[in-house]
Amino acid sequence: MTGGSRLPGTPDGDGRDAIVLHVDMDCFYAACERRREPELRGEPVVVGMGYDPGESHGAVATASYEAREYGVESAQAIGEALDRLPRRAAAETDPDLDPAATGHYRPVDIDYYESVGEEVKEILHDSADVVREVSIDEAYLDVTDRTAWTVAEGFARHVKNRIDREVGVTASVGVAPNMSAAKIASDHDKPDGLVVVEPGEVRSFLAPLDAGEIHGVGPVTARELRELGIETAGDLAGADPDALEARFGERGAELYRRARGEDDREVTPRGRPKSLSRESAFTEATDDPDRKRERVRTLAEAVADRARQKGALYRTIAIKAVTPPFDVNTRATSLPGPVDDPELVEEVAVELLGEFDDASVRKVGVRVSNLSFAAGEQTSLGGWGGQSAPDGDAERTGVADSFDASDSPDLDDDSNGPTDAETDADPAGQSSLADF
Ligand code: DCP
Ligand code: MG
Repeated sequence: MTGGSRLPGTPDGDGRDAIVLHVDMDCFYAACERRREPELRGEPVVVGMGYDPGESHGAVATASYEAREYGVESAQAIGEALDRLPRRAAAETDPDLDPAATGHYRPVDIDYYESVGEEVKEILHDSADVVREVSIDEAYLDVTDRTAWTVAEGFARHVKNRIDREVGVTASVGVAPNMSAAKIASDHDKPDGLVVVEPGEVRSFLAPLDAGEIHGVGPVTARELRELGIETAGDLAGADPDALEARFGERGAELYRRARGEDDREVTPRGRPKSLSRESAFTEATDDPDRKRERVRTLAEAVADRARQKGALYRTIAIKAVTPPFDVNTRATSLPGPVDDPELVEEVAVELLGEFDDASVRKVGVRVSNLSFAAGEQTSLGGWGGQSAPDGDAERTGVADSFDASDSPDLDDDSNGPTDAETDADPAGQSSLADF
């Protein structure tokens, strides 16, 4: 069981409290740069967005903790960061500069960071049945059924150590009976933090913290709270809830509950897509078979590429052809087992499109679904044996429906280019043709 019958943040039928981990990587982009350039370890490192080596344009995406000592922080202009922390190279030509007070600047390489993030997520999915991916470097895990409070610290340390050892980047981890307390806990001892807040300790853990640390309290609300004499989470937890509600509406009541450590949100899975799709509209409907084929080939390549990036194997390949005015036709082929085979995606997609050779089509799409995730980058057919029973020969199904739930808005313009869509994993973590 993964907690479906239990109210999170509350004891389940066995009297257990939920055990939620929040994992957030330390200075993530900088940590990735250090992984591939170990000389940067222990050094001030700044990663710049819109930054080019040797230049001073762009903004700080992140800074290593050594660089933060000099006042460099996220979203700062690179020029300002350079004033606080000059480049190491500058020390070679300027005798007045102390090399120890200079840093290393690198441009953002998001593809690389995403691949490192995927390696981390692999470990997280291995460690928990329910993982909610929040961003490239952050996730919540519900591990209630994987461990117990008496050994939760060791469990969390194991996850943290695996990330360190197997991926080569550092995570801070918070453990608590609910999501908001777990998030505050992971931030509490950054970097390289591990903070466990046991059930019954949440309110006393939060009490001394600045009210601004409570999720949902931004700088503006924090200022308004201060005007009411509320400085800490403890002050907020002890305030008159009616007065808070009168001032902030329903949000006031929610902040009051959060400050008291009450948070009944369930950790729901997110991040393992159920399907990957791309679609593209023609400026005007076309019946030119070559144009349609060419577009579908491009989309097939993009979808297969995306699947490979995500380490996803697919068992179903589908196309969509929208005929005027808005008739959505989908055709799908299911394979006997999951594959990572871009050529096959293209071949099958073009074959499925054949049925619409003579039709006037205003939009086409390609989708892969029935996804499974191979461990690591390398995919092979070796996983077939462990999958659901083969269907025998490829079967063709025609299912008329919208392409998927999170379908992108209609774009009637070639210049908008292909649009991308990923459907979330459903709560049961299953995918099937019925989801079409
Ligand atoms: N990021 C960004 N621009 C921002 C904030 C963050 O590009 N304004 C990117 C760079 C970060 C990554 O997102 O490395 C993760 O964001 P975090 O807020 O988790 O920041 P870090 O991981 O860098 O640092 P921390 O150790 O505080 O988590
Ligand atoms: Mg982080």
